[in-house]
Amino acid sequence: MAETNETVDMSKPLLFEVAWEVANKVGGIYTVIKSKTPVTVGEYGDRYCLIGPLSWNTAPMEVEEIEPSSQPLKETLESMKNSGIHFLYGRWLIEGAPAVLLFDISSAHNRMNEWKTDLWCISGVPSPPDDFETNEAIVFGYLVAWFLGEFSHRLSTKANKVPSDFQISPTANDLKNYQLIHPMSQHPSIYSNYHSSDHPLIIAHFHEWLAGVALILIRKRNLPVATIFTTHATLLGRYLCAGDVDFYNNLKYFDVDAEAGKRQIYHRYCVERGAAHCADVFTTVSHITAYESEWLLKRKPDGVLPNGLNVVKFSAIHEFQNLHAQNKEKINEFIRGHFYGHFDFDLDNTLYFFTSGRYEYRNKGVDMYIESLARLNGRLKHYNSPVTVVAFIIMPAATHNFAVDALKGQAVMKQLRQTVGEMQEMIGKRILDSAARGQTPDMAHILSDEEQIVLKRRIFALRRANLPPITTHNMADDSHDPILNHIRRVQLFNSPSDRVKIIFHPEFLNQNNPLIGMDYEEFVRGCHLGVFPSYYEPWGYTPAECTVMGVPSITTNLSGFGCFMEEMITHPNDYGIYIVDRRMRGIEESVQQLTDFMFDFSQKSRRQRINQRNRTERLSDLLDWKRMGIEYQKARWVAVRRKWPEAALFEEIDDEDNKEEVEEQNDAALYSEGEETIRGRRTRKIPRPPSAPGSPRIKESFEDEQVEDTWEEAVNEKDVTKPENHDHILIEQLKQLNVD
Ligand code: U2F
Ligand code: UDP
Ligand code: G6P
Repeated sequence: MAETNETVDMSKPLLFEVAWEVANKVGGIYTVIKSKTPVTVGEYGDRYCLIGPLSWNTAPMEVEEIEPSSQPLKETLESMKNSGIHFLYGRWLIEGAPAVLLFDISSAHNRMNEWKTDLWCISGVPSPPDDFETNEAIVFGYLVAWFLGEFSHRLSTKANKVPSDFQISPTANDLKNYQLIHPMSQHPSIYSNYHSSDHPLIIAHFHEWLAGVALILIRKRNLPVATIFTTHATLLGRYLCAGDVDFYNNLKYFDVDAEAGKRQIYHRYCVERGAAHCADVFTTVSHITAYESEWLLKRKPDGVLPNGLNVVKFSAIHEFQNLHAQNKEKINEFIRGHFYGHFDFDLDNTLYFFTSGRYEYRNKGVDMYIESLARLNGRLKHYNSPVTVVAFIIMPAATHNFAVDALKGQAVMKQLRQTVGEMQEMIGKRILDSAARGQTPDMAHILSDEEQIVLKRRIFALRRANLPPITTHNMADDSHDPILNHIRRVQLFNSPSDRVKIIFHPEFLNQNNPLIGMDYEEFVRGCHLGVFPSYYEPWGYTPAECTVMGVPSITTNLSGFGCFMEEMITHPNDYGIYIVDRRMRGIEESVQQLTDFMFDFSQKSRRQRINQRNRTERLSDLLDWKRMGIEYQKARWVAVRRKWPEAALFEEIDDEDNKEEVEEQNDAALYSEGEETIRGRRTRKIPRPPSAPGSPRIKESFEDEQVEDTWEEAVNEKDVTKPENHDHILIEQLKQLNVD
């Protein structure tokens, strides 16, 4: 915030973005904010600041403290500090290095009850005493509204007398009046003169209900701030879908208050609905969530702001392919250890599938994933397929640390690797020695007797009576865990005859992990296919992240990302974006479709997979914030115009005689352009890739494919063998389906 009130250019807005996950990773909103920063800083520079709660666990690692550079900001923060509020103002150490203001909520806990009462009085939003999260959200909301109120006032050129108290912390006496009198009328000096042409243009963009309380206050206090609220899911949606409800067919008929009450989230629901209604512009991250919000929050969103990513292009085009190979080798290492004693499959013919995210068994479609894996197992066995699929589930659950058996596997493999490494060195020396004497080495005695005994001992250590474990950790509640129970039900126990093996890693990945020592991004790159058959997924970053890394993925037409891709591409399958229909088909049919997708994928040759990864990666630009960020810009225009309809921000009007008419036309054009286009309608879709499809086809297509790209063959010379021919399996399958 470099502007001072002397230098403020009124046509240039200041932007605040408020969220619970600023410099504080919890879930997907952190990814939204962090990855969007470079484009927002590009547009707003020092006039951009993020606001969030201060978490002492993460902030010191993520934020470097700095002095506020503008006078109004300095004075505002000083005044809050004098009232006992602690905060951290600094630079978030990420690309773009935006300014961040993190409030220490605990420093205002002494005002919590007053503020909760105030919220009830001004808006009727209740807050039970024991909901910690809501209490925190309320205090945070009051701090943000306090800050924005005081800051905007100090910034205003007309303001010359700064009132001493902006914090709306009423005394018991004051409270009596709160129900009758608009709270702001207590500070007439503050709120006079706004909406004159010289007000500063402040835009505040709020994400999700946890940041929503401030929106209610800003509207109630009529602060000179244009507001946007983006919801990344609805509370009720998440809860209803997690239960056994036919959500999408009943959306219009839910008694929302009663449903929220039954789930004991009525107060949270009130904050969310209040925020949606109080914002100048209300948006969601996808059309499917927009539809849901219209029915559950009772306000039709003004637009959709899809989530983007900061797409890093590698200077060498094939870098992402090399990264795949390198990271796959790291996964291979883990697999050798995990399956010790039963390591009887060929890693060159093994595919790594995975699903990941928050542990929401039904919402994230883990139920469907496991069911389809069981069927895939049956089908691969039936066709005697040489392919093995290792299917990972990476979802954090309550655990008591790593399982001994899983750790042992890595330990015995480490020992074996070390022993073999030492022997390799000795053998090398012996060969060199013999060759130097002009003799060919005696291969029968290339290992000494002692070495042979050590090696045998290592091999014996690899024996085990039990099967390789399903889960890498000791689960806190093993017998009730829905994922484990489903795996038990379908009997996917990692037995040697199974062609589909399962590994449930109930913790997010990181490089210090003693089992899979890779961070999440490396792991995704090393896998072949991401599987995300979500039932409830407002956007779904996980498949989007796969796409920009050139990893094909399966998603559904109930996820924001899936719908977006379906809208953008004529044949998503050809680009490695498989979309399961969970909207128009019954569960059985969807499970079958998912099985088909996975089976088809498992039949691809290496060359087809490489080709498909190239196509997938080519879609990255679609998801780049440079493109997606435009929707955010449009939302901000509309918010400013709604807040200050009189402000001639976009066009000078010279024609004095027809001023009114021109103004009306301008407004109409802006609203229709702004609002229509933020709904995201596009006319041209990305067509089919020009060359032959990367999916397995019966014979003739394989031949086409071979003529396709000699270039690819040159680059990946070691892959230039004729594609493994699994035609007989497909032909068999097609026959069964009565397709010629
Ligand atoms: C909503 O939030 P979610 O928290 O459900 O977000 P996801 O889109 O599923 O993203 C999960 C994030 O966790 C990361 C992964 C994603 O950024 O990279 N992660 C990780 O760091 N380590 C791991 O081992 C596994 C995953 C909503 F439900 C979504 O639909 C929206 O996409 C999201 C943002 O709008 O908000
Ligand atoms: N390519 C690549 N790696 C390879 C082979 C090809 O990145 O190993 C590039 C190549 O430059 C081309 C694209 O990937 O731009 C493949 O295009 P092709 O026409 O073969 O396939 P499609 O357009 O059907 O994906
Ligand atoms: C990348 C590498 C190749 C490697 C291939 C393995 O394309 O550049 O050298 O052979 O990955 O692909 P796969 O799908 O079999 O893991």
